[in-house]
Amino acid sequence: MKLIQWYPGHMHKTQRLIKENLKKVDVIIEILDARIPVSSSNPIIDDLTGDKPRLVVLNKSDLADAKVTELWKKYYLSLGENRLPVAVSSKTRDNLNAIIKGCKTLSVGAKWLERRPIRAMIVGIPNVGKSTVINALAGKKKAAVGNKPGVTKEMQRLNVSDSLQIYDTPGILWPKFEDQDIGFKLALLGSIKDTILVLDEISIRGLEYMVQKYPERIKERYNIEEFPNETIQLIEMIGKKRGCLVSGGGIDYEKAINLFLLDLRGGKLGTFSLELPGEERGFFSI
Ligand SMILES: Nc1nc2c(ncn2[C@@H]2O[C@H](COP(=O)(O)OP(=O)(O)O)[C@@H](O)[C@H]2O)c(=O)[nH]1
Ligand SMILES: [Mg+2]
Repeated sequence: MKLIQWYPGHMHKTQRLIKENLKKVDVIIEILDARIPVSSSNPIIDDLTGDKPRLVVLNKSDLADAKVTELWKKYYLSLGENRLPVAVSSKTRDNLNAIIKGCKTLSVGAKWLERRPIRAMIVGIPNVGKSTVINALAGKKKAAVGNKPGVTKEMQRLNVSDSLQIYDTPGILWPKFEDQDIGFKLALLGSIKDTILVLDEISIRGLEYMVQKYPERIKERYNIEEFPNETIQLIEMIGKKRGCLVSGGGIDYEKAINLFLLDLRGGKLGTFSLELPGEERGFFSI
């Protein structure tokens, strides 16, 4: 497969800004996509945050395989007491309270806790749902504090509850672009732009993965009784069933695989996860 090239942009500047802002908070709220917790994280966060308490939010859990999400929660718990995982859906507002509770749990014993609310900052790579989480937590509340006179661009802190304040601007990390397996998974889920030439290949691999891990979903959706030996034959079957034809009557393979991709992204194949703890690498053979 061809390499995907990402331009890291103002990486160093961003890194410095996040580091400075993180100094001002008690808890870091790291947002991950529950379907790909490792691929949607950037390990740089470990350097940026040191041993600061971190709430690991497995967001979009409404789209993920609930059993796999449980495995991820256990995995993150096993990493130590400075990290606490919670599974939420900021879109359906499912389990949002766990974020407030989790920040409290991570702050137990801190000497400032009786005097002031917990201060937290949300970080994560693009498209994991940082803004959705902030909006869901903040509701209609206005940014109230932290705007010092004379400092126009100061980030605002929002009162989420009596005990929790979050910054209204998230820290945006970048995907771990040096690992193309990660890039492919992000592309498959539509989390990075579709300008990649290899999207068809990525989709085919996605289809193979779904056949391997969730065979019944594929069978049901496309009315398939027995899987053929080759993926290309499966795409042909999908194309036939769905009327993806080129003029002359042949199968439009591109249309068929694209239909699968749209179904996958659109939740038509149900909930799924693309990574399991310990099995998060080697999704695509490179
Ligand atoms: N299904 C689902 N979609 C979500 C969830 N959180 C965010 N999204 C969607 O993911 C996309 C990116 O969300 P956004 O908040 O803009 O991500 P950001 O780039 O990290 O700020 C949007 O289309 C959201 O509607 C969630 O918990 N479940
Ligand atoms: Mg955003």
